[in-house]
Amino acid sequence: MELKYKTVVVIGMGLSGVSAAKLLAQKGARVIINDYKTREELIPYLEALKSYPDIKIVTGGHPEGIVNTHTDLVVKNPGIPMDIKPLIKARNLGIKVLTEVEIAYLFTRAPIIGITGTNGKTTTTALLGEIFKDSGGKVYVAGNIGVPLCDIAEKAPPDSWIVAELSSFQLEGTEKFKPRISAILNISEDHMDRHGTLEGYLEAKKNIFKNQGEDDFCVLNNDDLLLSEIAVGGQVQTRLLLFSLREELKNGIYIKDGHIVIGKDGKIVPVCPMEEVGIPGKHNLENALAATAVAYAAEIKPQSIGKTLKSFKGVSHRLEKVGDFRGITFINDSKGTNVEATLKALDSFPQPIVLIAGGKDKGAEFDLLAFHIKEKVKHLILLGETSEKIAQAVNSQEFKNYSRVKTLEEAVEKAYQLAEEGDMVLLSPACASWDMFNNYEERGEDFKKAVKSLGRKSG
Ligand code: UMA
Repeated sequence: MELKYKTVVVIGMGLSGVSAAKLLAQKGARVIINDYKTREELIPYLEALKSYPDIKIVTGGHPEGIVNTHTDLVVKNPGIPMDIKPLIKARNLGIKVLTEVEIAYLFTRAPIIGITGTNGKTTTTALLGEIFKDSGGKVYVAGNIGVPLCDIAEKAPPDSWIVAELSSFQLEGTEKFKPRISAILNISEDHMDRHGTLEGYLEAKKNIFKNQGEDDFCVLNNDDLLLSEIAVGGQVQTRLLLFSLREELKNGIYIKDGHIVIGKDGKIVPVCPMEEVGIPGKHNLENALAATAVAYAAEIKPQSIGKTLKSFKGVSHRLEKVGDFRGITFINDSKGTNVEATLKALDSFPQPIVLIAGGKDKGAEFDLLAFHIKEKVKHLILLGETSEKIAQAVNSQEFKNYSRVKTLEEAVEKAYQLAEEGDMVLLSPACASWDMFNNYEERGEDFKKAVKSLGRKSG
């Protein structure tokens, strides 16, 4: 892609926008970056652009003329919806609108592994990073996991792999993006405020395989109804590799006699006893199967895959044990940003749970969550934008053991008062963090701090 002297407008000055702007400037483009936040709100991002004085920065809104007839290309951050004014104007003027992921794809020489799905993406991506590293390969882990793809696009040599966690936000609007190996882990309702319907959300996710050719691989979860329909529906034009917790597959990854195995034309290769997988819970066993499928497609030896499945202990903010005192265990699942993730968290532990939930309203329904809360939760502590909505859902299940608080610190203190020896205090919000925090990591870190301070107080 020739960018010398081209005028490129980057909409959004988040991690991705800043990273794309730098890459585009290095390629000789005249870059303008624009965000509706004020300069004060964008201080860390302004800092990150200090060594790029030629990048023009426009903040505090999207001015009418930010995209105009002199604009050659518009690039957007994942968090920016497709229907904001400057993007509509660009399309009306016939100017291409590309995503940050697409820009990275156009400039990298390394093959990409794209991991998407509603839940388990971060764990599977991090696990794959370890599997590749442990097998002696060169690997870069990036994407929704926190490192913009543009940061590593040019750094990654052709003999390395990029393992990219990809959200529906990042996949929406991709044009040529084509991973060597794609994987969709599962599909359930999420980000309805952005995509409108489950169909719209699934369409964005399907972009992960739409450009793949016959030499590539697409890994799908055969136990997921929507994905198994895709598998048999002829929509995937590349080599399919399925995984299943429930059934044996002629060609695919599944469980046999308590072992994760690779089935190939009736032959079976053992990978790891399921009991020895280092990450806990049934949903993590699914993640382990998915990672095995991807690593197998990348020709990593089964023995080496098995070794890492045993040693990998999971990622921060995902069912992470952060404290244990007075016989009460504290678990940080701040990455539980949708209902399905919280259901999986509730399912992972046998002991009585004091649950802290609530956050940004993404248009989700909480009836199913309320039903499970009634079954499994001893006391519910609600905070954030969705407090009222979740309270209504639990009320209609006649579950009255809930309290509402204003801050996460208050939530942790309240949970500690209510919990007894043998109980678990679980932060698994079922919602995004953006109503009160910059991101789920910040929410998780605040939870850890509050737990630590309680620990100190209680001696
Ligand atoms: N903005 C505007 N105009 C608008 C809307 C937003 O100017 O109309 C601005 C915002 O002020 C902000 C920027 O656009 O400054 C948007 O940035 P962003 O939200 O895309 O955030 P980044 O910092 O670029 O982070 C993104 C991902 N964030 C989102 O998709 C929301 C990060 O995923 C990712 O780690 C990062 O790129 C690096 O690849 C986080 C996330 O929450 C973890 N993802 C969602 C999820 O997992 O559910 C999808």
